[in-house]
Amino acid sequence: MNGFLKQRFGFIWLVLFLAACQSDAAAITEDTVLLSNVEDGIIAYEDLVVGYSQIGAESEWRTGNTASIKEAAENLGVELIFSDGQQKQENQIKAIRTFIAQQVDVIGVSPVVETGWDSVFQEAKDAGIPIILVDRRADVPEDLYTTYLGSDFVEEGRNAARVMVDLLGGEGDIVELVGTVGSAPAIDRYEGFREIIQDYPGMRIIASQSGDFTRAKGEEVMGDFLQLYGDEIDAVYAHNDDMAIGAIQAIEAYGLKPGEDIKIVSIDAIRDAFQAMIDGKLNATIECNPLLGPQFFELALKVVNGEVVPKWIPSEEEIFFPEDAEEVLPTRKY
Ligand code: GZL
Repeated sequence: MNGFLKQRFGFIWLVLFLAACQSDAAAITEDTVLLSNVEDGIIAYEDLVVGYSQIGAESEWRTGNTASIKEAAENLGVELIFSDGQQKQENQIKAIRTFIAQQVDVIGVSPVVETGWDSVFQEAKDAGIPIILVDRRADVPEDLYTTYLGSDFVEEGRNAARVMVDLLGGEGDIVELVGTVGSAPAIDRYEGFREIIQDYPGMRIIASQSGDFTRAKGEEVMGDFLQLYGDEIDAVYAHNDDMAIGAIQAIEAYGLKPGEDIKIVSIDAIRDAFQAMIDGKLNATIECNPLLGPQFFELALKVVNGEVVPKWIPSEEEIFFPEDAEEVLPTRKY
């Protein structure tokens, strides 16, 4: 029996017991005190059954995010039903429908793309199961999800541009490796970057293409850019470190020095990005925190116990540079 049913069963037992105690055994009337909030009516972590629909395993960031969610469930004693969507929306929708059939207490989702979620989220709402968006937002009416726990991707794009302006002195030709097409981070990092560089006419984005957040695709697309533009390219803006690391490989194969001949700014702040900065091949990484597991389950518990939570809980994030890399790398958890 999942936590939701335990709570309701416990509540029904309690009210029936109180009713039976009454000398006249009166029927339950609207005057019956509904004591659903007694201490043992509150769901604990050990009672919680949570379905989690994860995007896939496309990047080191995602690996760290999944580890954080699974470790937190283990540590808290939460029953976690975890599904890897392999970066396909249809797999995530199937998983959510399965969670509904299993009557879990809460559904966590990291939507691979922003659109196409309305009907399955409505099904969860009709089943009385709250949805918590984790990491990425979905473009749905606000009544179809309870809260969003994740980064401000537009600000991450702005920060990447601010660093790039400094690196290039306000002048330069940039190629952009975009994240998964249609995903919230790709849309917002694209927008945030342009919001800042539009004030610097000398800074031009001469090419922009999706590398789908993966190293392999990042290397492939960067290779194409180098065939087209060669040493005209002054810098790379990569929407995540995995694509930046792929680009580093392509730049070296082309015979140029990444981090020197071509500057590189990316996002996530994974361990390999710190190593690339130590090696002088990456010029900055903007943190995007994947370690959301503990916060997610804390939110889930609050939501199931009827507490009001903010509609968006943004993550705290920093910007890291090569001079910090040596000292910070040992402290990084993903
Ligand atoms: C951002 C997250 C992105 C990372 C990528 O919150 O959704 O997806 O930046 C990951 O590394 O693949």
